[in-house]
Amino acid sequence: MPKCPHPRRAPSPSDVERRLDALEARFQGRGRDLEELLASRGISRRSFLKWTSMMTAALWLPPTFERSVARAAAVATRVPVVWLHLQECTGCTESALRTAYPGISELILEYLSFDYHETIMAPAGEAAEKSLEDTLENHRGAYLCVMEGSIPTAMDGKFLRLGPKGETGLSLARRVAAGAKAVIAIGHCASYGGPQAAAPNPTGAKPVHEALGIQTIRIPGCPYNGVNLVGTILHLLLTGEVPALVDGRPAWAYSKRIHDTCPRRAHFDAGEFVEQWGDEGARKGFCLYKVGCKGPYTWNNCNEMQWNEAASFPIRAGHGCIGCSEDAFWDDMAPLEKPLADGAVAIPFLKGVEGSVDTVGWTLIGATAVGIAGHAVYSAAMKKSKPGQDGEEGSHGA
Ligand code: FSX
Ligand code: SF4
Ligand code: F3S
Repeated sequence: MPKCPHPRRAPSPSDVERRLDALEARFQGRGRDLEELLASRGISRRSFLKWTSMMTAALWLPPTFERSVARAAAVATRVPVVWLHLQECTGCTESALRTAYPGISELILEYLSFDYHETIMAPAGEAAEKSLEDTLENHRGAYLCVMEGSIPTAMDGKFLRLGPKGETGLSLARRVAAGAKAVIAIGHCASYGGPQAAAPNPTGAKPVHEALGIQTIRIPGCPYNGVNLVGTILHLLLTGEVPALVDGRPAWAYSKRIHDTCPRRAHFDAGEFVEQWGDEGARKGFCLYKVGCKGPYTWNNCNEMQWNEAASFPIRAGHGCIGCSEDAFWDDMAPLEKPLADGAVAIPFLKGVEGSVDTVGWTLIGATAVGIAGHAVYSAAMKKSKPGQDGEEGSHGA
């Protein structure tokens, strides 16, 4: 189980306001005006205020910060962002930007001030390269770097070459990260390596923090949820600091298990399961554990934030969680449509139960919950063996 982050004091309101004043002055005239964008999409002031109140609470800030969160959202569309595409499928960019009726989070993401973004920037060729180099020089220490994708490191990174000079992804990522205010790794690939890093990993794919030996803020998911990136950017703008992290992930978004807030949870507790796809249990919305749901081992806020204009998420749509925000899930959570207790992962020992949730399940469904408890212990043991991943705190403070 991830450790609780060290408790942090709420930032001082006057510091936050001073910080926002300075950011507004520095980046005035860049990017798009948020109020105009909201008006152009027919989003009312009232909806925006509801959204700021939701984001303030999501970021664990007291309601007195709602006005500052609204100001930070307006600054977010002006701060320079360099967004690198490394080894990945672009599903992360697609999932955040291809929404038919964007909510406020998606709108902010769509209109971040991208000085460089290989899939959506207007300039091409040399103009694109110039924009990148200008940002690295003129906004050193102030631009945000978002990396999407893992970094192939075998053969000195030659599996990925970018731009007219054929620079390796490894070299480009190193250069861009060096001058960034913060490096945000989005998606499973940048956070943990993604499918490319699954065995046998022929390209030596590594997550950004491992390939570059730096701290990143990891926003995993395959793809990630855009609201988690927007919240992280707001936090950076409000405080100038990396948010409290658990296993490298923002604690405000990744410190609850999918299982703990699952809408099918009552069925788990009652021992009511989908036994196979399309059966009576599936029609009744029973628990998906026996058809492979990995919600008991997965830390993310999908239940609360949802996807596709907040319409649904995998479990509500009828498929189990595949654990897409967990380290090495392509290897460790496979097979994805079978319980781990039936899978290839060896459970080394069964010394305890993670908490009351699984104790209840154990009583009710016997062997199934033994699998859950055993894997929780296995996951905890695996995490302990990885240095620097427990309860780490940010170091990119302003
Ligand atoms: Fe990876 Fe994101 Fe999965 Fe794809 O880019 S997290 S393969 S959805 O798109 O990086
Ligand atoms: Fe929900 Fe999956 Fe837990 Fe069942 S096992 S309650 S479907 S998270
Ligand atoms: Fe991924 Fe599970 Fe959420 S599969 S999208 S972490 S419900």
